[in-house]
Amino acid sequence: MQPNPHMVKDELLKAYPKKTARKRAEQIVVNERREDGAVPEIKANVRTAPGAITQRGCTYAGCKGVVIGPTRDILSITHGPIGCGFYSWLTRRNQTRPEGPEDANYITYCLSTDMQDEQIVFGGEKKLRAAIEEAYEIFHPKAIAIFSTCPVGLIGDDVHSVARDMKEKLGINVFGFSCEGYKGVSQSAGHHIANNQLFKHVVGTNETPRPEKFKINLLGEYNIGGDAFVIEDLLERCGITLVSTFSGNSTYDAFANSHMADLSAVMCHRSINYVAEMMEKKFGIPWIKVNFTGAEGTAKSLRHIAQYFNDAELTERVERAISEEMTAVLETQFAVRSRCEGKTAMLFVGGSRAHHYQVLFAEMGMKTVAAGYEFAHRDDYEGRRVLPTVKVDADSRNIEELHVVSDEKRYRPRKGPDELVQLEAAGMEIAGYQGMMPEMEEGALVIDDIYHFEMERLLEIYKPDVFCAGIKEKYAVQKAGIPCKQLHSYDYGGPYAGFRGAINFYREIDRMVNTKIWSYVQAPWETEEELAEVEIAS
Ligand code: CFM
Repeated sequence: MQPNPHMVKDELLKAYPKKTARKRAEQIVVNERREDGAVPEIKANVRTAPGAITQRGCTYAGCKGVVIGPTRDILSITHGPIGCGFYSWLTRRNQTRPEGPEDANYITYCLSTDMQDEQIVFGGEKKLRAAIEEAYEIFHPKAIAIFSTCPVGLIGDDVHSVARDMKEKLGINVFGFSCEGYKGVSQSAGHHIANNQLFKHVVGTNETPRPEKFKINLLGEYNIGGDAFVIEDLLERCGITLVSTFSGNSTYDAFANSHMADLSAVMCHRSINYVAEMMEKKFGIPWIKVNFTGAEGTAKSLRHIAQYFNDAELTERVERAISEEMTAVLETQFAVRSRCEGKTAMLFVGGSRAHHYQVLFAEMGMKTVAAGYEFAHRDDYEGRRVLPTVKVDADSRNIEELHVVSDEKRYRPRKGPDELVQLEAAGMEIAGYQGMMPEMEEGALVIDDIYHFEMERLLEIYKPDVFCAGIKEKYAVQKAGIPCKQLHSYDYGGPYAGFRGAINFYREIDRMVNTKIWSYVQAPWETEEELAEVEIAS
């Protein structure tokens, strides 16, 4: 029998001082729909209580690591103490595949200004200039990006004026990011800052026309464990042209040329919805939410893209690709279901996977009993319809909102208002996202920015068959005798996107939840000999 989620919530809150418990209560909700079908309100995108162990990262991580990091030919320089550069060096499994041996790939490098006390006291701009010149001499890149770490904001180095000077001097694109780690409550702020600067400095700077018929941008796909390779292959087989991906397996030129696409398909809503909206406003490119996680989601996403372009041949190719892939998918699903049906999962990851991966578990017959995001906002939980009611607090106001207007020459609405209405009437949402909670089971527990203590209590109370999180949680979970699947890095596995990825995932989870090894895990103090020793000693 499943525990009563209201009692679990009380149990978690009981450990906190009154004020913390009151605030925390708004971030821990039981997913019970109201009569009108609406999901409950959840508090999100607020500061973590001091002293709590959070899963979150910093704003610099969200900007440098997440959004810009996967782009192979932008040379990234961290302006700050060496630790920030070092700890963001190759820590995310975003893969890339240069087209030829001559093509640039800087992903394996770690460039930093290695700020010292002297720069903290007297300023670091001089050192930054020298670093950019040195990097240029060595690599001759197309573009250089400068990332600010906490001390940069504190001492007031102006990375943007340095970038402007160097752009002029070197004749390449140089741009900076005010993504100091403390700038927001989590890495989410870094995504927003990265989106803004990419849009300001890169998007729309390459006017090479694209003659292809069905051109899309894939937004919010980062090629973790090779996911993008699977999706790229699938799109190509369907005859869909990928103008750019933000930013898995991406290049500078693809970003610059991305305004040539006719549709933006958004995977991770949290990290990139700003670019999707700005593309629409400035260039007239509509966006739809897609999900290439899970076989059903993949099929639905491909069908929506075909529906958008409304072309018989494209539709036929999409249907052919789906049916070619589905046989193997269904076979594997059938095989794993006999062993996995009814088992339970918990997912606590970033800002979109806690939602997307529930679909994969459902395809295996498994139930998600609790889930939450590290840093997503209310719209990722409850759907974008809540956006007008989301309160903008001081922390969010800290992040620049670009004022984007339609481009006088280049704005070209890809679809007329009537066509958009027709698409919506046919069941396709334009510029919409329903969020995680409407898709979750009634009575499931939803926890925003889960604290480590809460995670440990959930493991004890629910004893889920698998817990999905990241490296910081992995070994604590496994010591509790429960398998942990990393959904950030996929451990060493993947790809998990598309049909082929779904099969990989089914097999991996089947293996993890059905191995006997976890029932043998026992902490030393739980063994009888140890207990006996303690008794003797006392
Ligand atoms: Fe988007 Fe991501 Fe995620 Fe994210 Fe991330 Fe990631 Fe993630 Mo780790 S962009 S929100 S900041 S889907 S790195 S590829 S796995 S926390 S759920």
